[in-house]
Amino acid sequence: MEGQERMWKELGINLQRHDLLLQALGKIYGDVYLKQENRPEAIEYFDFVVSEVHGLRIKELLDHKSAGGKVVGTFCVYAPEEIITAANVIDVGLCGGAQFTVSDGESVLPQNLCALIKSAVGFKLAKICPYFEAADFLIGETTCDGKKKTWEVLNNYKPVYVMSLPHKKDAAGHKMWREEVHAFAAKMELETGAKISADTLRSKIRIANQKRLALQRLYETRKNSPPPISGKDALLVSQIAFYDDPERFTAKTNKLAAECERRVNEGTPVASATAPRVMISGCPMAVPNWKLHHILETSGANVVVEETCTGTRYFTQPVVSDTGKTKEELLDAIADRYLAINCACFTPNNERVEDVLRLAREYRVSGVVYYVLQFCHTYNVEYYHIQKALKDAGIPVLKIETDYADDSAQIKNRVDAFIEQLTR
Ligand code: BJ8
Repeated sequence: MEGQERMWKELGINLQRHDLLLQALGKIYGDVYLKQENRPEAIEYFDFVVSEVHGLRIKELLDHKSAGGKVVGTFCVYAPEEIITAANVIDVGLCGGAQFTVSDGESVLPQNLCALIKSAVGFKLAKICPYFEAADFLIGETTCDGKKKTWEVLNNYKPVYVMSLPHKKDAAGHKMWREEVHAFAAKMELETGAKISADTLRSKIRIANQKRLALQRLYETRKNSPPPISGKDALLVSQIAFYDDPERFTAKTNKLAAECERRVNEGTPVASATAPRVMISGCPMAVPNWKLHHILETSGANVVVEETCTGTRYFTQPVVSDTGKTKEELLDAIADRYLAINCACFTPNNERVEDVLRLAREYRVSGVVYYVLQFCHTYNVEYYHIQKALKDAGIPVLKIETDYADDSAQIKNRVDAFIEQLTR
């Protein structure tokens, strides 16, 4: 701990507030995670990662920097990790999921902005996130209005490179995004002095694809009824994917998935077979945002899939072609893979509606909880199409619009009524 304190101090962390944060996190984690029964043994690694959230991984980042590498902070699943890592850079996700820093964010941002953005910026302003402090620069992207204007503010505290994302996935949008991805590779080379070769790109594509496959394998086990792992634990694994070492993460996730497969074969479920199977669809849930899963799973439902960026949108599409190509062709393949992600910031976005229906079928859900962070207009408006499609398919849906404040009691009332409807 003494060594860690020195490390945090050198990073300029506000130690007093940081202590309060770690205490609060430890308490929430104990209540939400450690009280669960019958968890797979291999989840131990992910508990350990959380217990070391600002310790060992930060040390790894600093060691990487001492050896001449760089670190970047990202905020979105459109940041192409294959290119970042090919330039000898480690990427860590910096989205904020804690009410703890929302008021700090509000000191420079309007109150009526989504909590995820305010919390993330608040972590920087309060100087309590060693990931933020360890990052050499940040990568933003033009997704929602809130994010793209926030980069201008955040740039005053840490340089932000902004990737331009098209609004439409038509031919012009594809062309623009491919160019943007090529420009991003050039920017990474410029920032690091590294030359990104086709061979390095190929190997980084393989590593990222293996991570996606491991997550896919874990999620596959959740298609069983009853599932072998809780939704909360699966969410945790997805959240950790954003900042853990990718190869170690893949090995640990495969180990967990193998145990879940065994649990399915041996009939060792994590929850009751009669509990309704629920999908969560909508905004991402950054650490430590476990509120909705916790309410659902302590109210008698099994969360079996998340159509979110801390769920299927993170891993569904691999980079298709990873062998025998030039650097330019590999960059194109990477660009195409990322543009296939169906975020609500695109218009039109019928593919997301199709994804939700497909996932509802594949995971045999009896209902969908549509999760919107207050002031997230894209996901909020898109609810219109999603609920209509689900209604036509005969699948009940409950919309929960919330932020990071403690409104669990109100949400629980609505969730209880929804679960009753699903079990009728
Ligand atoms: S690809 S979902 S990670 S943009 S919740 S900040 S959209 S107002 S996080 Fe996202 Fe990338 Fe899309 Fe995924 Fe804005 Fe909405 Fe806030 Fe959001």
